[in-house]
Amino acid sequence: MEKSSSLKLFGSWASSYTHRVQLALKLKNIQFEYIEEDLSNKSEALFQFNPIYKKVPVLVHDDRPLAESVIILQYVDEVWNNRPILPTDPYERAVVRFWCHFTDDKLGPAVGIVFASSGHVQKAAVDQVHENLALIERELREGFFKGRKFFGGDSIGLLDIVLGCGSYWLAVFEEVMTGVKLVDPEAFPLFHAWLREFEALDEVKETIPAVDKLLEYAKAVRAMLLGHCMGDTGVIEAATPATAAAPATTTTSVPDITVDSS
Ligand SMILES: N[C@@H](CCC(=O)N[C@@H](CS)C(=O)NCC(=O)O)C(=O)O
Repeated sequence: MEKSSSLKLFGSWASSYTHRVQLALKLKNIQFEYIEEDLSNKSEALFQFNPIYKKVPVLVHDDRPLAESVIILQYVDEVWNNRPILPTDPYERAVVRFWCHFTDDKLGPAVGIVFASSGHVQKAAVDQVHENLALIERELREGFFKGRKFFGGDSIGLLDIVLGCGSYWLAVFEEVMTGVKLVDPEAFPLFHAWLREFEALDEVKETIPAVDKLLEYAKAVRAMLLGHCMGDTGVIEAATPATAAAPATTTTSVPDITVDSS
């Protein structure tokens, strides 16, 4: 393994944002110290290193902290340029960044609402997930990424990491919420095939926790969410304890399940 000066990652075991960084570091063969953060009882270090958002992941490189997973990934790629995850062509870099933004801005929040709601609100959120997946499917079918095995080409790149570390929750959520179908292989054949290829990679298998562990976790969070009162909006209104919410927030990306109380 490549020797790095001092590299610490503050993360949470079920956090797809954390997995993004773990996967990138693994692909680049970079050693780091992993510190599991208890999100129900955040450490002083987390408040110190990410005083604005107080979330994981945080990467601390030689005592200098960085937050926000996509920013961390780009930093890692600039500092350790072996096994690049961003393309070299400026336009392609911009396209990749656009779809990373889309993932966190549109797809993730819609999936979060599916998980944190029921009834008509959930149905509308499922429709939104499908609309967003259709846009990705179209990109793979006839858009910029047409004909590629991965968004990064023959191997995974930034967008694969950002979209992939989150998309495995889709199947977990389907299992937790009977009757909810998020990724129909017939409706989204290219996305479905891409996700299977992504999940089959050794580095991904070594990074993502076992499905049964995620399933157990998601079931517990969902049961707890349903135990809270749903308001007129159909979205669970009470904020969940951060412990139960480790995977995600409805306002951020795919696996983040924390429910906004606002
Ligand atoms: N946009 C952030 C999202 C990070 C995030 O939502 N992390 C969650 C865990 S998956 C967290 O720390 N939640 C704790 C909280 O919201 O208090 C990123 O990409 O890093």
